[in-house]
Amino acid sequence: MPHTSPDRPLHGDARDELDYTLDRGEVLETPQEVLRTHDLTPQAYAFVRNNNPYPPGADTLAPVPASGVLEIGGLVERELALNVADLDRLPRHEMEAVMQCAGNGRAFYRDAQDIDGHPWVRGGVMNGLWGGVRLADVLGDAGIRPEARFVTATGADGGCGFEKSVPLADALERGLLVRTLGGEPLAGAHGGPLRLLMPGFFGTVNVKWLRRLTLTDHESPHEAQQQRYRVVNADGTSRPCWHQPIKSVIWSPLPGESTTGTVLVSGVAWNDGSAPVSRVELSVDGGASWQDARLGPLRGPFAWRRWDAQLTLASGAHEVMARATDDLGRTQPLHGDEGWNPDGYEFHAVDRVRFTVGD
Ligand SMILES: Nc1nc2c(c(=O)[nH]1)N[C@H]1C(S)=C(S)[C@@H](COP(=O)(O)O)O[C@H]1N2
Ligand SMILES: [Mo]
Repeated sequence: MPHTSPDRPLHGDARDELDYTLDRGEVLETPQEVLRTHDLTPQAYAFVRNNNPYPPGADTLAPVPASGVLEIGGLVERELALNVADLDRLPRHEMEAVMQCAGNGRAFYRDAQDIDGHPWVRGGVMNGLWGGVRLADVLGDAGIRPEARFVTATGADGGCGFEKSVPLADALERGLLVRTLGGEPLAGAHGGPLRLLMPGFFGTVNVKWLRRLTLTDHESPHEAQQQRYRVVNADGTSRPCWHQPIKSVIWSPLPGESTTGTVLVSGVAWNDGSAPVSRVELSVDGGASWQDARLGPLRGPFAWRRWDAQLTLASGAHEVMARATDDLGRTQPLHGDEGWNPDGYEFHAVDRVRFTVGD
């Protein structure tokens, strides 16, 4: 496997491991061969999703200095301007959490070719050890006015900028102002020196290059909140891509792989963190029968959980399916098209991989 040096810029040949395409900004998808080798995804292997050009100096996998100011305003008792460096003096918290792009798995929708958006397969996800300061600690200092219902996070992106809103109650309960990933200072490409993390929510709300938090009684009017990263409801209204539905991903065998004899099928599963993932079942007969996979340890409410199973299969072509269920009984639909939406967000159907067992 080629090696990534964390001190080289992203553009050029520094990220040979990542599948590299460009659309509106930059999309770097982590191949599953790389992703599956780490319980905690190293920064150098984490996927990248940018909607806009990088802010100056952020186009790097190297840590960036703790510079700049975080403004806090809107429905607060006192507006604050905090030096990013000063945040490091507040109590520090670390948590393990999956970050997944809302478009991850888009390519598996039956009508994927009609969707305007990057055709993510399985590599728009990572499991990070995130360190930083609780949003509640910082907002507490500003004083929250009773009318406030949302926190809007603004990034320092170029182009048309980036802004996302999340419910205030969830932000106070779990929001983290991230300074480190995997114990290292946050790299420029991943939002350094400061980004928001909302564990259990889709990646899109984890605003990078955070420069302002605004408390409001409404969601941001920015197009990244109002036009994009939304799913249409049955009544024609729409909702933002917030909580991640339960999902399992098969990491082995690889699609198209030829194996022999006993096949080790393995992968990970996660959800929005409100109940543990408590079961993963596999089927090799198109869903007619299912058998339990063995579950790895629970690593935390927002982390992914490993699973595996040894299957003895006759020689020939096979398709294995994986379905996760949590303690609330929430499970995955058999077909992605049950969750179809025109932008192809939130794909979380049963995963399927075709492979061959040789003689
Ligand atoms: N400022 C800013 N934050 C952002 C984005 C962006 O374009 N600009 N993209 C969002 C999306 S869609 C995702 S999936 C995650 C990706 O984070 P990563 O690039 O560190 O993997 O960042 C989110 N935060
Ligand atoms: Mo995303």
